[in-house]
Amino acid sequence: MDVRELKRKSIQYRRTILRIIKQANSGHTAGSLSCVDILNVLYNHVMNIRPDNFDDPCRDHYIQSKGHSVEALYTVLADRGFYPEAELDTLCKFGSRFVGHPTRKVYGIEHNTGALGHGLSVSVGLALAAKKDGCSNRVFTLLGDGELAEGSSWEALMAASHYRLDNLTIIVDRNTLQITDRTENVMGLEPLADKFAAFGCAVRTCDGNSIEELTHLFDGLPFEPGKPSLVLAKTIKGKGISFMEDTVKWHHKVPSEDEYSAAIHELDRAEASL
Ligand SMILES: Cc1ncc(C[n+]2csc(CCOP(=O)(O)OP(=O)(O)O)c2C)c(N)n1
Ligand SMILES: [Mg+2]
Repeated sequence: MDVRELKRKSIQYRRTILRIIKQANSGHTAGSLSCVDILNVLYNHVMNIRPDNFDDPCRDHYIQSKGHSVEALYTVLADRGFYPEAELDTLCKFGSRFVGHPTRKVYGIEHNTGALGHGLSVSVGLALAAKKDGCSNRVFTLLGDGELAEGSSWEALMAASHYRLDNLTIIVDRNTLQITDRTENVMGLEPLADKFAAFGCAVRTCDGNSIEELTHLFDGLPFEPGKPSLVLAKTIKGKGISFMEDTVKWHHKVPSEDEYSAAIHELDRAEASL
């Protein structure tokens, strides 16, 4: 899929994310908009995860450790054919399996997440198992930057480099915000790239909302033999909708009717200028 087509998909994904959050009257709006370009490139350009190979243990694996941004994941999996797009409109309705965090009740979802700080440990286990089984598949995991306040992530990182897991790619959605404030005010992370390097990762930084930069970077995996690859993806929380961008209140806010129409207009304009 070429870059222009991927860009078009990101716009369509943003429309879907906003639509399902609006009709559910619930959702993690800004965090989903922050990471959706990463998911787009992973599922449509990098990973070999499809409905017809999902039961094959030797396919690639994806664990979304920042589980609260599930609306982005549901949207991309629907587009990849894991279930009909119409089912997304049951999000958070009574009896729906599309609940507010990922669960394995939804085909295409690898692991239940949402309690932050667990996804990297599970990913390390999957990557280690793949090595031991002699499988050539890869494991990808997406972490939030606020999530890094959970010490378990750092313990998992130590294990990833100890076991030389170069089949593991860790992507950090570095939007500099977490639930209530800037990460640097809640629990300072900087100098983050240096910390990841000190923990034995091969670190690369990119614009995590740029389809060009993401495709280019992922094409170079693994970054260094014998080391886990770490993508420090500099993103904007709420990316694509001007009044949601880089604003803490949109972490878990649902747009009003007027805000929703304004957001869809912005996306229509962005698509027209592609
Ligand atoms: C163990 C745990 N503690 C607290 C929460 C509540 N919580 C949900 S989202 C969030 C902020 C996460 O921030 P970040 O990882 O930066 O995500 P993003 O900015 O991408 O939305 C918090 C604290 C949680 N889900 N799990
Ligand atoms: Mg964040």
